[in-house]
Amino acid sequence: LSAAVVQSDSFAQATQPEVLEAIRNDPLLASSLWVNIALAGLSILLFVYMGRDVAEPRARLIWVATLLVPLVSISSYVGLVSGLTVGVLEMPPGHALAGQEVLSPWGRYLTWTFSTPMILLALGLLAGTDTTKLFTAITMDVGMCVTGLAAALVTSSHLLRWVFFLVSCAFFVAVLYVLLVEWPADATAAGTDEIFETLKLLTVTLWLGYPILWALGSEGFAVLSVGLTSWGYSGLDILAKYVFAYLLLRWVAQNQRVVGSAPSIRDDAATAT
Ligand code: RET
Repeated sequence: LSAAVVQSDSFAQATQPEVLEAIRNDPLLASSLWVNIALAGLSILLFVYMGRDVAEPRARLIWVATLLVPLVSISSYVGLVSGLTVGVLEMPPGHALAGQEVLSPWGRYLTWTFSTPMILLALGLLAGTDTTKLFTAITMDVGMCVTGLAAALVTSSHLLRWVFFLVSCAFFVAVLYVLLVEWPADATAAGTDEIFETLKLLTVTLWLGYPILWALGSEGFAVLSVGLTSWGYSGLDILAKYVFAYLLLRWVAQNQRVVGSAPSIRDDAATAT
């Protein structure tokens, strides 16, 4: 744990070079970031290649949304590894690391705001859902990410960190409801239920790991060190982003006709009755 604790005067703002130095001094933390930069880069190349013959309009939209996942990810991890989006926070009384200066890779929570909606857009389009459900899933997801960022950044009160955590969980419940209840039925109607089932299970299982890790990690009860917490997120990211996106894209490239013939979000007016 000590490697991730920056030694500096209380209330002194750590400079970016100091943060960079702290990341470099923690090989566990640094490796968790670099691995994802490499994998995101490879995924981008692979996904561009896999999409070369995708022509059907909705399949193309799914492809762009899927491609944006590693693109956002590589930007996010370069932000972290450079120290740009890593802060040094003094945890409030009550927190396990109270009074200590702790490295906070808050850029992760910020960039989930841009990557997770892409995952949901791709899944919703695959399920052939309507605009309202898509809007619901995506806005609730953005709410989850932004309040999760707030939970990580609050240093005035330990209690309020957990209040933000609970608000974020409430948004998450709405996302889970759409994924587990609404979209499976839509996917059955669209004839994409088999692949949707697989991707839904993968998504729900992995996404549940994030709040658990937050609670156990350095932001929460601090059972895990900053480096281990970061590896936890990096591991989840590898499965929830690159593996997930690969499975989705492979299926879409092979089944463009099924995707194209599903009841479309553009038919909302006709199906609303
Ligand atoms: C937080 C903490 C507050 C409570 C909840 C969380 C959920 C985060 C999730 C993140 C998923 C991220 C993915 C990223 C891939 O790019 C913010 C950890 C509910 C579900 C899939």
